[in-house]
Amino acid sequence: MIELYAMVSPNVQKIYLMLEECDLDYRAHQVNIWKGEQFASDFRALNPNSKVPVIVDHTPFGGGTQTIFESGAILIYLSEKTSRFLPSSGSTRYEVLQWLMIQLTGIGPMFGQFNHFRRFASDNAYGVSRYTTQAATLYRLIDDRLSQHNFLGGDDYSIADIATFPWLRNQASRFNEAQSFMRAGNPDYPHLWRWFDGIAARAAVQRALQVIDSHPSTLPTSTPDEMDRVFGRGRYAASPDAWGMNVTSTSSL
Ligand SMILES: N[C@@H](CCC(=O)N[C@@H](CS)C(=O)NCC(=O)O)C(=O)O
Repeated sequence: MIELYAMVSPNVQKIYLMLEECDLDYRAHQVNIWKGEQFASDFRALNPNSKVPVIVDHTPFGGGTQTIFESGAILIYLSEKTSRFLPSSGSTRYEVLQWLMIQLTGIGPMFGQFNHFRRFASDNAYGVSRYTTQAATLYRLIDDRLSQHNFLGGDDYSIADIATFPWLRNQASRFNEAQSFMRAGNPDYPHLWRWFDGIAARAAVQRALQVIDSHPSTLPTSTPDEMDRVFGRGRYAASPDAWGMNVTSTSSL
C-alpha cells in the first residue's frame, strides 16, 4: 500500500494519475498547506522541503518502507516499481526523461509563476508579462512536439504525459476566459488538444480526476497571513523592505 500526501495542485494530480494508471493500492492524506501543515515536524521528516506530493511505499522492492518526495522522482520510482510508462533502457527512455524534465523545470515553474502573478500580484506588470511570455513559448513547444509524435516522449504514453496533462488542464479551467492561448481546444494548438483529449478519455485518468475533483481547494479558507506564509511575502519575506514587495493581496481569479 502507498500513502500519498496530497492537496489539489497539478504537482500532486500527476501522482494520482500515475497511481490509477498503474492500478496501485493507495491512500491519500490531505495536507492543508494554507494552515501550515507542511511545516509540522512529522511532515518535515518525510520531506525536509515542506512540500507535497510525498509518497510512502509500504511494500517496496527489498522490504521496509520507501519515502519519496519531488513529483518527478515519485513518477520515476513508480515507473520502475511497475515497469510502466518509462522504458527501462535505450533512446526512448531518454526521450521520455527529456520531456519529463521540460515539465519539471519549465512547465511547472513557469506556469506556476504565471498563475502566481496573474492571481495574486496582477499589478506587477513585469511579472505578468514575463511569465505570460514564458507560458506561451511552452504552449508552442508542446504543440510543435506533438505535431511530430503521438505523445511527448515519442510513440507511447509515458510519465512525461502524465506529468504535463494536469498542468494544461489546470490552466484551461482556471484561465479559460482570461488568457486566450490557454483556452481548451484553442485551434492554434491542434496537436496539443488532440493529445489532451486522448489522455482525458483514458479510464484511469477519469478515475483519478474524480478523486482529485472531490477535494475542494482550501485556499478560500486561508487568511491573508497564511497566504503570506506560503508565498514568502509580508512578514515572511527574506527581505521585506526590498523591491517594495511588502504586499498583502487577497485577490483571486
Ligand atoms: N518541485 C516540487 C514542487 C512541489 C510544490 O511546489 N508543492 C506545493 C504545492 S504545488 C507545496 O507543497 N507548497 C507548500 C509550500 O510551498 O509551503 C514537485 O514537483 O514535487
